Amino acid sequence: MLEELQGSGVLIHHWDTDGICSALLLLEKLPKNVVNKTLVLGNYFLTEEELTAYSSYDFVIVVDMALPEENILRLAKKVKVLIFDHHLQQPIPGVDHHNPIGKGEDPQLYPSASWIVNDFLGNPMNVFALLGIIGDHEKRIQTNKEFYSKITDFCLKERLTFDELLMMVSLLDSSYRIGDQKAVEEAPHLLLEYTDAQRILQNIRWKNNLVLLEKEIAKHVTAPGEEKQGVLLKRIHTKFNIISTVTRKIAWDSGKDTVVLNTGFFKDMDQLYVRSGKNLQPLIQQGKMLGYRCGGKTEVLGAVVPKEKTESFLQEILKFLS
Ligand SMILES: [Mn+2]
Repeated sequence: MLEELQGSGVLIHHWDTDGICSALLLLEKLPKNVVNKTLVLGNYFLTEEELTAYSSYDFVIVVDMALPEENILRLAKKVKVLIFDHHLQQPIPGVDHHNPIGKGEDPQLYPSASWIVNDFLGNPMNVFALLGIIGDHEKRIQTNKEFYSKITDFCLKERLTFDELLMMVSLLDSSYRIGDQKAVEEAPHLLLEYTDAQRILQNIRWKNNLVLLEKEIAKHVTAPGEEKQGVLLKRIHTKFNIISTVTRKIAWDSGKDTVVLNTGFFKDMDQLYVRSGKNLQPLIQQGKMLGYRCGGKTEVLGAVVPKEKTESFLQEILKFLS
């Protein structure tokens, strides 16, 4: 099917390890003139400018991203669209939508976009197909018996350890975490040159990123915060995507419910992150009702809120927690 693609093409991929590895696997098989792009970091949709720019190509491939259906339908009016993904999304009519999860298959059998792409291409098992899986699931993949045994077999054969694979994921994720969109787009091309996975562990730039990230995290964890009725509130301003790590460290060190606000990541939006002993589901629902990008689990909430709404939502959060 990739052979049928003709003319100019753009490959749009997620900024994380799974997105980078999936992009590499596709680029390996696509004509050399295909360019790869990621999204504005933190965006899960295409901007007007991106929609216009990508409409001028002959084909668009989207990988490891469930872009809004209206984005895809707008592109599909002008260009051929192909999607490889594993997020829960209804099949989109009129495009080649390769998403087994969207078709109701068991997510345990399709743990990453890299796995779906690798399978589609008919490739043998390889480190990049596995790194996408480990990127998306980290240690939790150990509870997926079938895939964890595939991983341990591979590690044995290739003389790699699971911890080395985890380190490779940290290094590949470091570009987006420091907010470097260009570096994310360069990463698949670097991986194309790497014949040995050990080269990932030796990449000086990515190793430096991890040092920078660690310093920035430590700075914000140790800076004084406010305490309001037993809830810790920390206001930070950083262009790094570290809010979840900062919140986790503060909450685990203090044993208290913790709220972190980052005003430095987006231009007109703020990031909010909460960790609590309370069930946060009602708060997540409330955030969604208010129209914010809001998600999480029982004990975790992450939200992106327009700057002019931040203080009012923050008050709602503190009221809920205390
Ligand atoms: Mn993924």
